[in-house]
Amino acid sequence: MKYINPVIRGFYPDPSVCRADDGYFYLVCSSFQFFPGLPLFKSKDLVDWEQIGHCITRTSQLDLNGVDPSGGLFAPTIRYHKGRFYVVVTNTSGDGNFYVYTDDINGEWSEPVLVDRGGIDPSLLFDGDKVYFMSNGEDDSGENGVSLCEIDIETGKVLGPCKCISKGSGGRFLEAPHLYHIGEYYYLLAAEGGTEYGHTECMFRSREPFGPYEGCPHNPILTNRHLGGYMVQGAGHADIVQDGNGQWWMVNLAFRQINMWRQFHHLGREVFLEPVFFDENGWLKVGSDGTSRCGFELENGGCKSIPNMEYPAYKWSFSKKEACYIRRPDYSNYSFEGNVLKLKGTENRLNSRGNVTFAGVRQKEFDCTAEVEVNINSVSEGMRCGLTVYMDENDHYDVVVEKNGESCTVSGIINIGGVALATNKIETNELKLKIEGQAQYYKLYGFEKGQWVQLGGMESKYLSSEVCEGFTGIIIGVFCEDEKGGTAEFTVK
Ligand code: 6LW
Repeated sequence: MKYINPVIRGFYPDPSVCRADDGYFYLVCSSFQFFPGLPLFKSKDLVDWEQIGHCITRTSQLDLNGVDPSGGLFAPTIRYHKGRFYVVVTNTSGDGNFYVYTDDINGEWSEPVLVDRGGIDPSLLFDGDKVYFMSNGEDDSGENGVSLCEIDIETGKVLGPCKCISKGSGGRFLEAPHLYHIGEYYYLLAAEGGTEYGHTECMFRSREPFGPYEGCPHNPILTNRHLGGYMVQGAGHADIVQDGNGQWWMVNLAFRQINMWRQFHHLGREVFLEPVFFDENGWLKVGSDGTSRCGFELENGGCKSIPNMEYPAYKWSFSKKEACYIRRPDYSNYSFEGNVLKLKGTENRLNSRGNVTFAGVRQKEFDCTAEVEVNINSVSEGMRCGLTVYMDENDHYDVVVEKNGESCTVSGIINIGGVALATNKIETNELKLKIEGQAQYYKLYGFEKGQWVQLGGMESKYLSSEVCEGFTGIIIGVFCEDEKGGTAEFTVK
């Protein structure tokens, strides 16, 4: 078996995975200020993933109105127990930790069940007739680390004391704890180092859930922090799962960096898959050398990594299943028929911390093209609509259409740090809009007299996580702003 990483591309951070009785694997990711929340994937082989929906689809489950960029939902955990799927997560902008559940993975998920415990990155362990809840936060005595307690899974009620079971191996930002009961041990996996270039994954074990835990002698079991210049960076935040053949696998986040020196990344953190093996002392060995790689080939009970690779170009297209909206969308403002998207504008602006009418899909490769055509008859006086590469409300590059008498003005607008810079503009009746991305640069295009006209562009680094400071990645989408409630009609090319 040979496969290429990332197995899920684009802004899909903090993966968590489980295997159900149907033999399929299910995976969730975090979603921050975007709605619906917690993208949900299905796979037969852990390599090819299909997004089948989201766990959070109703405002009654989660209201993201007014949340900060990179607020909202942080890292979730998915677990399967006796025919039921559970996803536990933190709403960092609201009620804190809660879980939702479903007996039908293709259907709706429950209303949230709150767990009265602090911390982030919660996880669950179903262990015999007990259910343990853990998060990275304070225990009953105020000690900070991975704290563990038992809960009643029917009600979310905390049963008994909450105790700090690990303070990690010394790295900063201990997070993403997951506990597994395998054989005679309770194994704890947790990330350290922060979700950046120093990110790591560490392992601990104990014979009792509440410890004491000993650290793995070869911690961190996963990191790329020593691989300066290698494309894959920031590996950590992992979860493990066993396949039907007894082989263990790890999913983790990592990102693809641009530049060897003064590096940056803007596609967000993505999902990587690593083969893992228990060594003779019962500790995990990740991949061939404890690093996250562009791919692996399994052979003779071990594996070897595939060197740096070139990724294909990506043609952006819209898919309702993958669609992202900002904060609290009003679905009555959207209608989709095939590749025609109709967006009803409101007073909300792309540059505000509101609920602008926006529908997007993540950018999945550095080299990409996104093209739409706007129906000129749908554009009304006072409306502002267009195509955007969007990091957050302060940072996005747009091709904007505005009505101007008998024709329209199409302009390039670069938004960096909340400042909007107009580049070039044209007056035209041919409303084709295009954005071309390369690793280092985005180019914005309008169309005039039968030809593409470049309206300017900007380096991609100003939309990077390093500059914008967020946990998210680029989403390409269309938007419409119109106080009078007009509807812009886009055809995705
Ligand atoms: C996630 C946590 C983290 O909850 O980033 O820096 C958070 N660490 O593990 C957002 O992905």
